[in-house]
Amino acid sequence: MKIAVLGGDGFCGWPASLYLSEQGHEVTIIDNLSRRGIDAELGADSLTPISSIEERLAAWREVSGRSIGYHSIDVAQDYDGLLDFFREEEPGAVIHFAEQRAAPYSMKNSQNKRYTVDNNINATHNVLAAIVESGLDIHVVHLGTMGVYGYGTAGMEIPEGYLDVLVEVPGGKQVEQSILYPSNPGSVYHMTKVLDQHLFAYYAKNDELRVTDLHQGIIWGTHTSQTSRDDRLINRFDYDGDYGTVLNRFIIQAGVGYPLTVHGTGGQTRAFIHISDMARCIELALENPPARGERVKIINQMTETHRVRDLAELVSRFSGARIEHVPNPRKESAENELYVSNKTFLELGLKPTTLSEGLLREIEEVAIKYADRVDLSKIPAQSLWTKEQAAGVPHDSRAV
Ligand code: USQ
Repeated sequence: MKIAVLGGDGFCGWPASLYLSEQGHEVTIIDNLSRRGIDAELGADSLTPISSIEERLAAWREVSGRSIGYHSIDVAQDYDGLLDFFREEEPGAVIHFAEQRAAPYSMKNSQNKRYTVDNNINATHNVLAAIVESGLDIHVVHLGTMGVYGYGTAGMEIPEGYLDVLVEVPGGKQVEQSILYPSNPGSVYHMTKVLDQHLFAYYAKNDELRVTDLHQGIIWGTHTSQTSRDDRLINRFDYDGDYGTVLNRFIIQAGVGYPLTVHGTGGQTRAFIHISDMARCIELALENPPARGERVKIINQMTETHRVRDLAELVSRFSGARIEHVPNPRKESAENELYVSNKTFLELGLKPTTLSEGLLREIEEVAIKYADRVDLSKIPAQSLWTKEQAAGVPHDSRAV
């Protein structure tokens, strides 16, 4: 199939592009390289030395004999460029990763909040409007987030997107309703993914676009079997306070002997998935699209849940690293339970990579190997969620 990967130079987009190319799909990456620009803006760099997009693509041709196309288009700003691309290439599917994906970056200041909303919402809406204008039947597969649900349980397992329920309305009558699971985002970034959901629902209803929204947990890991085939194909790895995600941060902190930065009590429970499983899930989503006129297909893309302090203890056991409970820079529940349904991908054949299998390898292959590239000054999380935190009022995460 012809597949356009929007945001195909990023942390998820790059390994997904290689994986799909290896499966025989005709892949074209659309990317304005904004993630590399944000590295420069933050003075932070990927732990792993990533090659330019041109070198990456040339290396992939050399190693695999397969070609991946590339167009520099800003999906959020260049609507005409995107529409022309759809008309000329007529892809059968678009995978939409082209959004600013870091919660701390989105909360840093009003400029970043506005950039995240403008960029993410415009990008999503441009994709949908351009598909309608092109007249093509392009399946949209979007990287959403578990964070749209919030991380509470309401005493039940979080379903895959919808609550299909009988609602008792005033007067006592019961009506069948399919309700998008109530959203409860914890950052401006997560809120943009909530807003995306409504754009998808509208276009699926009004224009019968086929949309799959993947509610993904926190990725851990770096390499996939494709990115590890040549140093020039290596994936990026973020460990800084804005873009580094929790387990990857703990892994690198262990590698350089930096105390593991547990926010508050570390009682936050989150959903996780390995980077290789992410690529396989995209393939499964492509193979199982919704029909035209069907509601948006929402699939929870996660394989395990863990509490942050348990992860710190696990990494500490493997590495001997010290754990430090630091004041939580975020406004989030200090302790939560999390039960999530992920039966769709398991039923479709996903075989999860478990943390217990892969963690030690990751510490050895990434954290220790690249330890000399770590800039320790970039490790502390400095983006604060509220003005009170910024004003220096001590913030007790247990009280949130
Ligand atoms: N945390 C720590 N110590 C750290 C970093 C984080 O205790 O050094 C805690 C945070 O306070 C939070 C949890 O770990 O409670 C997760 O933080 P994170 O930075 O790993 O993940 P998050 O900000 O939620 O965002 C990441 C990705 C985002 C994706 C999301 C999936 O950046 O793109 O959508 O994970 S989910 O979390 O399931 O919503």
